[in-house]
Parts: sequence; C-alpha cells; structure tokens
Amino acid sequence: MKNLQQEVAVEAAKKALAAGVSPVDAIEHGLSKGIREVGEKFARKEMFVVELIYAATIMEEAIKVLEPALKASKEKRTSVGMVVLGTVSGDIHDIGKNLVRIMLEAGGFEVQDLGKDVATEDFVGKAMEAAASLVGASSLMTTTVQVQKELVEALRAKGIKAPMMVGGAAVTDEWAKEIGANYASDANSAVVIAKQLLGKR
Ligand code: B1M
Repeated sequence: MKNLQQEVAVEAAKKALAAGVSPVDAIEHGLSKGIREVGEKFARKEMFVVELIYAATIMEEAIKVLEPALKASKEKRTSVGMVVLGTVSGDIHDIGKNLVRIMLEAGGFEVQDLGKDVATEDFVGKAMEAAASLVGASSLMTTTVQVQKELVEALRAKGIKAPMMVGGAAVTDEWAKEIGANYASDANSAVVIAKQLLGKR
C-alpha cells in the first residue's frame, strides 16, 4: 500500500487551498483522479478490496479538509428547493453522492440525505413526507443502476411528479433518458441541472 498515503493526500488538500486552488478543482482534478485510478487497478486485480477501502478513507479525510471551503464557495440564499437524495439500494458508494449534497446545499437547496443503500420505499416515503421538489439517486455499479428505474416507477406510481436526477459512475445520459430521469455527470453540473429542472436561475 505504499502509494496510498493519507498524510500526503491531506497535506496536498491543505496546500491546494493555501495556493488558492478551488476546492471543486482539487476534488475533480486531484482526489477523484487518484481514486478512479485505484478503481482501475482494482478492476485489473492489481489491488485488493482492502486497498480500495483504504483509498476511500483517504479520500474522505482529504475531502474533510476541503469541505468548509466548498461550503463557503457559494453564498447562502433562501431555499431554492427540497431535494431528497441517496444512493440506491444495494449500493454503498457514497463519496460522490456526499459531494453532490455539499454542492446542492452550497447552491441554496435544502437536502434530505437518506444515506447509502437506501430502500426504494424509503426514497418514496421521504419524498412524500418532505414534499420533495427533486429526487436524486446515485448509483456506482452496473448491478444497481436498474434500481434507479424501479425508483422512478415507484415515485410515479404514488403520484409523485417531482423530477428525478441520477448520477454516478455507472450512469449515462442515455440511461437517464430511458428511465425518464435527468443525468448529471458531476457535483457542479448537478446544481446547474437541479436549478434548470426547478426553473430557477
Ligand atoms: Co467500489 N466499485 N466496490 N468501492 N469503487 C467501483 C464503483 C468499481 C467501478 C471499481 C472497479 O471495479 N473498477 C466497481 C463497480 C463495477 C460495476 O459497475 N459492476 C466497484 C465494486 C465492484 C465494488 C465492490 C463490489 C467490491 C467488492 O466488495 N468486491 C464493493 C461494492 C459494495 C456495494 O456497494 N454493495 C465496493 C466497495 C467500495 C468501497 C466501500 C471500498 C469504496 C466506496 C467508499 C464510499 O463510497 N464511501 C469503493 C470505491 C471508492 C470505488 C471507486 C474506486 C471510486 C468511487 C468514488 O468514490 N469516486 C469506484 C471506481 C470508479 O468509480 N471509477 C468503485 C469518486 C467520486 C467523487 O466520484 O462517485 O463517480 P463518483 O461521483 C461523481 C459523479 O459520478 C457525480 O458527481 C460526483 C462528484 O463529481 N455523481 C452524481 C455521483 N452521484 C451523483 C448523483 C447525482 C448527480 C451526480 O444526482 C443525484
């Protein structure tokens, strides 16, 4: 595990902030690049699950350094909408979803984050209870994207008309269109698309 060094990642995050690098760029062009490389090595069987877990821990620690700057990077406004957000059932990946939450909150949304491995009925129940203006579902695996389709169907079956936004490594624009949802490729565009969907600037 000699290339997985938490202190180095945390130090690099601090240095990036001190050098005036935007926290979004530090994540998208720094930390995310690193963790995706780990994912590729894992897929090629050059790394084990334990290393994947350790890499995720390192990424989370480095994000903690950047989080205050991320939140401060957008001015606070009155709520532009209520988003019910989570990672779909069967999927425990939540680093990207957490970034989406941070950016949505920074963009003025109220977010009910249901966490990861969220049962479809919990998404539906919370969307009704909170009168969600938007439902957001993340999925990182080809084995769990199908759950996003089930979720859209379950929401519509209950008469919930709130638009649905989907994202995550296993999701494509084509898939989103096929299931009647809207695709966002990263946390920044998630905010732009959420605002477009709600008719906000
Ligand atoms: Co896993 N994992 N993992 N993993 N993991 C992937 C997804 C994988 C592609 C790696 C690989 O093999 N190359 C592969 C899935 C293959 C497939 O599709 N079938 C995989 C696998 C197989 C697994 C396990 C099954 C491994 C095992 O146990 N044998 C297991 C799954 C368990 C389960 O979920 N039931 C597993 C476990 C884990 C860890 C727990 C170790 C850890 C997650 C820790 C955590 O999230 N707390 C982990 C990690 C870290 C990864 C990779 C390496 C990195 C994911 C990540 O955090 N990326 C990943 C490889 C990859 O993605 N290429 C991989 C950084 C993050 C900032 O990006 O999540 O894409 P991302 O989010 C982006 C955008 O996608 C977008 O905005 C974010 C910010 O820009 N976005 C949205 C995300 N959600 C959005 C929602 C929106 C809008 C935009 O609207 C609602």
